Amino acid sequence: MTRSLIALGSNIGASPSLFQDALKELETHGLMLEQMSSCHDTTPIGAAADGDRFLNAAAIVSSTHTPAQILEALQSVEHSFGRKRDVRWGSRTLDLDLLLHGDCVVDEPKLLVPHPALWYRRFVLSSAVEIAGSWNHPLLGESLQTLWQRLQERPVRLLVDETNLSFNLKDDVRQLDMPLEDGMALVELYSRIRRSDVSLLFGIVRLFPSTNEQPRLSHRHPRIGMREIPLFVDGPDDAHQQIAMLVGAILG
Ligand code: A4P
Ligand code: MG
Repeated sequence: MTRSLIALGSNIGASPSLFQDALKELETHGLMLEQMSSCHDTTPIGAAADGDRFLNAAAIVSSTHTPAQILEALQSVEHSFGRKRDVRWGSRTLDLDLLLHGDCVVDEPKLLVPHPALWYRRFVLSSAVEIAGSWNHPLLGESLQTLWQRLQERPVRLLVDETNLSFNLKDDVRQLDMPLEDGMALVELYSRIRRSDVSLLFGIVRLFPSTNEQPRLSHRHPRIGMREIPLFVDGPDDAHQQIAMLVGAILG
């Protein structure tokens, strides 16, 4: 049996009993519930930002399944709870993500484990840390508790690496040097930071030109031990918007 950490999210008809029912249905797919976190009311982030507030939670399940079989079970339960994938992107009845599976690393087009956004999204980590604080992130080599602690530090120092882009971002990114909303985020350009300062950073945002196949959000693993956040951007405005969205997900 291997333990898996699952994220639950909903902003349509969300309630703790919806999550409990979903976990019950997962048991019929061979995913046995070990522990569930409390339910957190969270501010909508990203494309869902104009919609209703979210309820988020996390659960530990155990099974003999492969990660691919677990994803299949999660998607089947999402569907049976009436998720309509193409209506109002970002709003959903039930979203189930596989965050961790033992100390397993999967890097396939349709499945990334650990979930790449696990460590920098407040709406994910706040629930996950409640039940899995000592679980080690196999790529970052840090426990969820340590990653959660880092999420509390202010200002949030992000370093933006634009060296893979053909267009120049400097002026746009510099605007983000200014205090964002509550003055808690600090975004700096790669060239301004010395290597020795890297340990003080929350993470490194690596910007890449977007391609047709590449999902919008960073569905790509960080390199081992590096707190990297890849973003695939169309141009300076899009880069600016995605970085602001990322800061929103960190601050919560
Ligand atoms: N996929 C790859 N790896 C995994 C994995 N470890 N677990 C693939 C689950 N799925 C994985 O997923 C798209 C594809 O990711 C799947 O087909 C699977 O093959 P999706 O659930 O359909 O996601 P999506 O909505 O199309 O995009 P994305 O980027 O996953 O959505 P987000 O960014 O996760 O947005 N705000 C709050 N407060 N709380 C939330 O829960 N959720 C979102 C969802 C936005 N804002 C939110 C919340
Ligand atoms: Mg999902």
